[in-house]
Amino acid sequence: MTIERVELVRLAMPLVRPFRTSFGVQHTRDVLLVHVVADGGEGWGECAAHAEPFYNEEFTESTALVLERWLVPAVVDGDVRGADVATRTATVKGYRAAKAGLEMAVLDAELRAAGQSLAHHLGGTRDAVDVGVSVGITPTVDELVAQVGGYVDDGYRRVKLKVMPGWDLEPLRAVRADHPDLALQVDANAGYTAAHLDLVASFDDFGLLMVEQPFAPEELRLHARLAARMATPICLDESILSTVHAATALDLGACTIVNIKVGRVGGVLEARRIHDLCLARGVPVWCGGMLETGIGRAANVALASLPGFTFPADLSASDRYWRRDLTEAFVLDGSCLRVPDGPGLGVSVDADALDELGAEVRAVAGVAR
Ligand code: SMG
Ligand code: MG
Repeated sequence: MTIERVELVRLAMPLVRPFRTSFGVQHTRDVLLVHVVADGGEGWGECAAHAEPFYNEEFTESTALVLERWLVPAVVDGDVRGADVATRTATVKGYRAAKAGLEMAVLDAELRAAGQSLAHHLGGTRDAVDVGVSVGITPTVDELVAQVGGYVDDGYRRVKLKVMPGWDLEPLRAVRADHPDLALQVDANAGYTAAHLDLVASFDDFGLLMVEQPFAPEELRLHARLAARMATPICLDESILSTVHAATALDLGACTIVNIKVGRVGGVLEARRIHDLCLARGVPVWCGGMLETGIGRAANVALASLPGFTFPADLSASDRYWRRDLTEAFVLDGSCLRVPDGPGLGVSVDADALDELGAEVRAVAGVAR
C-alpha cells in the first residue's frame, strides 16, 4: 500500500461518570486518532495514551508529537503494510501507544481493501467476547455499592474494583456482602509498596479472580514474593510491555495471568505474540482497556476473540463510557460484546460525532507544508 495522507484527530470526550484510580481522576478522555488514506481507501487507529503521564510515561501531546516527527515519516515512503509498522518505527524507543495507533490505522486500511476482518486476520475464534466492567474509586462506599449494583443489573457478570491504600478492605467487604458469588477482581495500578505486602496478601479473604498490578512495574521480584504467599492469582498490566517482558515475568513467578493491552505493548500484532506465548505456556490472558472509543474498542474486541483470552475483558459497552460513541455503539448482549465481522476494524467512524465533539484534524503527511 502507498500511504497518501495521514491525519491526527484529537478531541475531548466527556465520560458519563468520572473515573478515579490510584493515580488520579479523569472526567474527560483526551482522544487521539490516526486517520490514514492509502491507495484511495482509508483506515483508522486510536492511541491509548491519556492526557497525563500517570498510567505510564506517554501522554496525548507526547504521543502526537512523536507520531508527527518520527513515526508517520517512517511509514509514508514506498510500499507499507500493517506488519511493517513496528519494524519501520523500531528506532524510536517506547511510545507504544503511538505505534499501536499508527499500526491499527494502517492495518485497518489494508484489511478494508482486502475485505477481511481484523478478528479473522489475527486468528480470532469467537464471534462474541465475554466482558466485565472496571469500577473506579468513588467518594463513598455506598456510592460504590450502588454503582456495582447498577452494572450487575445491566448484565455484567465480572466486576473489577480499583483499589489503593485506604480504599481496599472496606469497599471489598461491602461489595462482597452484596454480591457473594460475583466474579470480582481488583486493580491497584501500582499503588502499593513492599510495606503493604501483608495487607495485599489479605485480599485472599475476598475470593477474587485475581489481583492486578499491586506494585510498581519494575518490581517483578516483589510481585513474585506476593504470588508465593497468596492463593489468589497475580496479574500484571503495567509491567508487561512486550513478549520479552511477559516471558521474564512468568519465568520469575511474578504473575500467573497476563493483562494484554494493545496500546501498552505497541500494537495488536505484538499483543497477539504475547497471547501466543502465554497460550503455549498454558497462561491465561485477558484483554485490558484504556477507556477507548469505538475505534480502539473494535481492535480490542477483535484481539479478545483469540482462543487464549479466557478471562472476561475490560471492554464494556459504549454507554458505560460515552453518551455518544464515535462509531456504532457496542452494546451488551448478555455479558458479551459482538466481534465486528466487517472488513478491517469493522466499524464506521461517525463524522457528525467528530464534528459535534469539536475534533481538531491535523494533516501530518501528504500535504505541502
Ligand atoms: O477501558 O474499561 C476500560 C478501563 C479499564 O480499568 C481499566 N483500565 O489499569 O487496567 C487499567 C486501567 C487503565 C486506565 S485507568 C484511567
Ligand atoms: Mg490495570
